[in-house]
Amino acid sequence: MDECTDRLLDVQVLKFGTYTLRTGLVSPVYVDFREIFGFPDLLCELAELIFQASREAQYELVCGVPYTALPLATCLSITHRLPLLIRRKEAKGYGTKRIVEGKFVPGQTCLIVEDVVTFGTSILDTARILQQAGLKVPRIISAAAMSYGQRTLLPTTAPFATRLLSLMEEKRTNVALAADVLSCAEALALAEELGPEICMFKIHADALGGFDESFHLRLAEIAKRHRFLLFEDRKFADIGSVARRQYEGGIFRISHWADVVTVHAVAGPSALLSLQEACSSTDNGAFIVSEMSCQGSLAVGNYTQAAVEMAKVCRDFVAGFICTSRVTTDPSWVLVTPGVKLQEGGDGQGQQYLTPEEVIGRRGTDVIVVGRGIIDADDRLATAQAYRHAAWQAYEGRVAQI
Ligand code: 5IU
Repeated sequence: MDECTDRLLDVQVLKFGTYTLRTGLVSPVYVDFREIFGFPDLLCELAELIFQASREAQYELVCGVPYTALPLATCLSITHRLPLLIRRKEAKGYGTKRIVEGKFVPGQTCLIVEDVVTFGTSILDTARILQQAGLKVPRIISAAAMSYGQRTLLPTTAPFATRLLSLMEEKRTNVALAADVLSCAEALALAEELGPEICMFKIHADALGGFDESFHLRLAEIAKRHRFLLFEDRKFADIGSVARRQYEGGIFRISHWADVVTVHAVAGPSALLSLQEACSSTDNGAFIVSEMSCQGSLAVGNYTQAAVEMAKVCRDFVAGFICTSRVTTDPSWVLVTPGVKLQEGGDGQGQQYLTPEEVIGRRGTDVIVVGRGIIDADDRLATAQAYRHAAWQAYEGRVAQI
């Protein structure tokens, strides 16, 4: 693999520098996959690495996403005698009008090969189309994709998003714990026990009995020791001046200890701007609530899109979004999803659960927020580890394999 990377650098398929991508983002890495067509041996080598990386997924067909991934998929198809499918960009306007070309029967399993993935939009579209045609898609393999670590290098990534993404990459966890317990003492015990497994510890300070300054000092000490970030799910929704007082003052003095908070979009950008002014460190940030996990939520459609747009007025402070789907394809934002359990279902009070595999792997968000799935378990540590494993596997399945 390292040799292959060296050769990709030699022949300028892989380049380091400053590149402005089609999306307008500036990237320190650029993959010009078309360059590889002049080096058939390298193309075959890369196809073989993809084959090795995808071995444990059982598939009968291989599908290339046009155009540049097609030679890769073809190579795999010929070498390993796997029938090839092509997903057209547009259905033909004449003839059979098939969007998936090739020979297959519904129920067969297909591997999708893509050359470069920035955020996975077109590859996920391909997966959806193959699934609509009755095929199973266990795994997506790409020759290059953006990891959490790489996203920290984008100049548009906010300081808090950079902290969170690097921590997730280093600690290898994309699980945030929703510590919805009754008292501060219980919250501290949870932080001590599960801290090594998580990237963020989310609380509702106003729902914890016995809140005082000593609590947040002790929590901050545990957070530092076990390396996780403190998340107050306050959902600010008032006019700027009031939101600011709720952030800085009162009993909770949130701005003094929370690394990140949630803000509703309903009041417009003024709350965000006021919170940013009151922020105790430029490394702290906020997530905008752009969708909610509960049944009947009004944060859908145009509201969701407007919430995402709003973030742009406060790029240094907004780290990303609370959402249940990929509300933006811009990799500088971090997408955080609550309403996650190992089994899908509900809580009888409006909460709707999706699995880690569904949200991270298929929908393409970044962090799972898990509360009762872990807290109500008999063995909280083993359960937290199971969520961590499932969410990390789903992430690794989404980013570069080779
Ligand atoms: N939470 C949601 N859904 C949302 C938002 C926040 O569940 O849309 I915004 C919070 C509420 C709770 C946690 O603190 O995430 C989920 O807890 P459970 O995993 O116990 O359902």
